[in-house]
Amino acid sequence: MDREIRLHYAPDNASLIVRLAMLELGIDHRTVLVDRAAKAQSSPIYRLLNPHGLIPALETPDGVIFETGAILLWLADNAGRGAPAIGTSDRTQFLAWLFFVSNTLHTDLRTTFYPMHYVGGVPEMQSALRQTQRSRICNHLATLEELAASTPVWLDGSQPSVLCYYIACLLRWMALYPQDDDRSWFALSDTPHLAALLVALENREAVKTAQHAEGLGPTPFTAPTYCSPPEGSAT
Ligand SMILES: N[C@@H](CCC(=O)N[C@@H](CS)C(=O)NCC(=O)O)C(=O)O
Repeated sequence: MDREIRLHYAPDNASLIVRLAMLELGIDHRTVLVDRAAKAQSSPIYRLLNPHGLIPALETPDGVIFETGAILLWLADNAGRGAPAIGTSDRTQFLAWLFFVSNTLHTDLRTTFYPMHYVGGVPEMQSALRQTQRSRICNHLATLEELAASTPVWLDGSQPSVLCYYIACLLRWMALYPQDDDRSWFALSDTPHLAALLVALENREAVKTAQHAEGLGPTPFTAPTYCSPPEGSAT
């Protein structure tokens, strides 16, 4: 493998979190579109990168890495910023919350996007699952809001950690997906400290660059609209 870092992405997919983190950290990279309309993420060739057939996958000089949380940690550790240093109490807390966001919040949200993978094709069962998951997500948001109110340095939007971008994208998707579904369960105003984080992020150059690249619109986190990517297909 050469030294180039390549992000396999689709617009407004989990790869957006990785793109934002790389832009924030100033990590040089190329992007390679995965054509979801053609189900390219399930192809044998893509599964050589991510055997689970999920986006993102990141080619690095150390080999291919997948799972958003793992990629974020790899990026921050390699850049030497974007996460608290090893051996600090901030690092301990940061890791706990990064893993919570990755394996609980993201997973619960993902279930609302793909209920068919969990309960099959019966619409009533899908809608019941979504309701259960949304009430879990509301509890998670309350916990995250409490955390944000305690102002840990790694949730400061003026010096964003990679976790800030993870949370921001999840909040974006709560407001947008799945399309044409009940939206009444989610209001950013319920979590004012998280909302303030999103406002700060929207002033970052990294966000402006990603907005342009993926057609995210002017306020991708605080008042998101569906993406209109200049290339490729959305979810
Ligand atoms: N646990 C994975 C989840 C990634 C994920 O859900 N990717 C979605 C796009 S946002 C995907 O690839 N969906 C395509 C599919 O399920 O076929 C991660 O954190 O990277």
